[in-house]
Amino acid sequence: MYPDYMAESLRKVAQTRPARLELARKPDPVYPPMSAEERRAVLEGFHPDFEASARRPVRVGPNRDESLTTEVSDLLESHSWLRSNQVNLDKPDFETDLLIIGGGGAGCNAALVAMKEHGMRSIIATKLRMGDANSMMSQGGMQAAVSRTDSPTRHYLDAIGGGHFENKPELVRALTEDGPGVVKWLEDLGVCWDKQQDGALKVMHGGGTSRKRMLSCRDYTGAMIMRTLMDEVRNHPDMITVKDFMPAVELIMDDKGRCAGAVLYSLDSEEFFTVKAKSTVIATGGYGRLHIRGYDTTNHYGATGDGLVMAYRAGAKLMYMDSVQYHPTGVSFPEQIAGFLVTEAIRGAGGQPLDKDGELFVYPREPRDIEAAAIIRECVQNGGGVTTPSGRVGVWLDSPLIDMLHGEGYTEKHFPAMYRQFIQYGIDITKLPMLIYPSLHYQNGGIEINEKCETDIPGLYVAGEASGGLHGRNRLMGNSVLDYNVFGRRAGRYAGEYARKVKLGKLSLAHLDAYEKELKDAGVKTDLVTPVLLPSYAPEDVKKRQLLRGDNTLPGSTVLQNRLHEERSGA
Ligand code: MEZ
Repeated sequence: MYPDYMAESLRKVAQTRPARLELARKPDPVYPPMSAEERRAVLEGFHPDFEASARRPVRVGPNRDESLTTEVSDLLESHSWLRSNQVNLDKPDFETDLLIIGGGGAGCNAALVAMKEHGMRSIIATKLRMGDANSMMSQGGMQAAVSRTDSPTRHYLDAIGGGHFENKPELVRALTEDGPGVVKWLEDLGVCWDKQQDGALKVMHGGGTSRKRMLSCRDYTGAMIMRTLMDEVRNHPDMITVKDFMPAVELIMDDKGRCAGAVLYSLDSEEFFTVKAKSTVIATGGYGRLHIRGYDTTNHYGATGDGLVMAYRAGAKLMYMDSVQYHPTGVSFPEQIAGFLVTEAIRGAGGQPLDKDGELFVYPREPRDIEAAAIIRECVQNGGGVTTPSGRVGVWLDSPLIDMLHGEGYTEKHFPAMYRQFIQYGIDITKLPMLIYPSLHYQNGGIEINEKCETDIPGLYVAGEASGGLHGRNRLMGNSVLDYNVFGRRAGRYAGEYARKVKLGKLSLAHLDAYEKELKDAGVKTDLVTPVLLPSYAPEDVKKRQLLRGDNTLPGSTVLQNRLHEERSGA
C-alpha cells in the first residue's frame, strides 16, 4: 500500500482522471509531442548522459582519448584477474568449434544456428545459469514489421530516427529485414505470440513507432522466448554443451592475432579452465549492474559489462560507449522493487505519466531518452514529483485508465507480470497508479560489429546488447528483443562458417601483458579488477572488512587472493 501521506496526491490523480480519459478516447495526442528544439533542450538539460561528470576520456586501448561514460572508462582502466602465464595454454581443458560466452537469447540463437546451418558444436559458457539474463526479463514485446500496413523500410526509418540518425545503417537494415523471419523462426520453435480473434498476430505501439509493430506474449515476452530457445538448446546435448556458473574472464588469442577461445572461471571450484575454440561469440549482454550515475536498474544481476572489457583488452573497438539508456518507467515505490521495469507497453495501452497534482506533463510515447529526461525535469526542476519514504522520487503512471479504455479485466489479462509485481505489495494497478522514475535499462553502445557480427578481431563475433552501432545513441522499445534474435542467429551463421575453415596457431594471453603495460605507461592507478562478474551490494562497513579490494571482490577467488597477497607482501 502507499503511505498515508501520498493520499492527497492520489486523490488529485483520481480527480483529473475523467477529463484525461475523455482526451485519451479522442484520436489526437493526449499531450503535445515535443518539437525537435524542445527535445534537444530537455535532453541537454536533464538526461543523465549530459551531466558534467557523465563522461571522461579513456586513457588506454583502442578507443584511447575518446570520451566514454565515466563508469565505462573506469571499467576499461582496470586490471585482469589473470596473468599471461597463469594458465597452461598448451593443454586446453576443452576444445570446441564455437565458444559462446553468455547464455541469454543471443547465445542460444547462435548455438542453434551454428548447429543447424553448419553442423558446428558449441560450448555455451554462462556466468549463472542458462537464461539468467536480461533477455529473460524483457516484458513489453519485440518489434517486427509483420502487419499489412507496415514494412521493414518503415521499421528502418523509425529505428534510425529514434537513434538520432547515428545508427550504423547496415545493421539497422539487417535488423529490420530479418525481423519477419525471426517471428516465424520463434513461432516454429514454439513461441505463442499474442493473436487477434482472426488468428493474425497482435501488434501494438511503442515509443517512436509510426506503425503498430510490437509483438508480445502478454508481458512475459522475454520469458516465453527464452523458455523456447532453452528447450531447443537442451534438445541437442550432443551438439551444445552448457557450462553453468562458468563466466569467461579473458579471451585467448593465437599467434596470428585471431581469437581462439577464452579462459573460464568456475564459481563452484574457484579454478580457471581454458577453452580452445575456432570461433568465439560474445553474448554477455549489458552493464546495468554498474549502476551508472547511481541509478537503480531494470537489469539482471549478472549484467556487469564483462564482454566489453574482455574484447577491449584483446583489441576490439567500442562504439557509442558514451550513451546510456534510462527506461522512463522504473519502479520508484515500493522500494523493495525499486528500479524494476514497468513495461513501456503500459503507456502504449493508454497509461499516462502525471505529476503530483495529477496533471499530464509529457506526451506518453516520446522516444525513451526524451521521455526519461522529461520525467527527471518534472521531478528535479518543476518539483512535480512525489517523494518516497526513503527519499526516492517519482511521478505517477496512471494505469487504471487502461481498463477504462479497453474494458474491465484487460490489465490483468494483458499485463499479468505487472499486476503481480505490484499486488504482492498491496497495490492494485487497476485501481491505483504506479509511482515510477527512470531506471538504468540498456547499454546503447558496445563492441563495434558489422552485419555479420564480425569485430576487428578475426574469429571474434558479438551479438545482442554487448554490441554497438545498431541503435545509435537511443534504442526504441522492442528492438533489443529483435536484436538478440537477429544478431544471435547471424553470429551463429557467420561464426559457424568461419569455424569450418580456420586453422588456429599457438595460443597466447600476451595481450594481457601488453594491456597491463599500457595502463602503467598511461599512469593509471586503480584497484579495480575486471570483469566485475557479480556486483557487490555489501554495505560500506562490510566492504572494509572484505579481504580483497573493497567493492570488487570475485567471490571465493582463492587464486587471485593469493596472488595479490603475495604482491602486497612483496613475496
Ligand atoms: O525493449 C525493451 O526495452 C522493452 C520491450 C521494454 C519494455 O518496456 O517492456
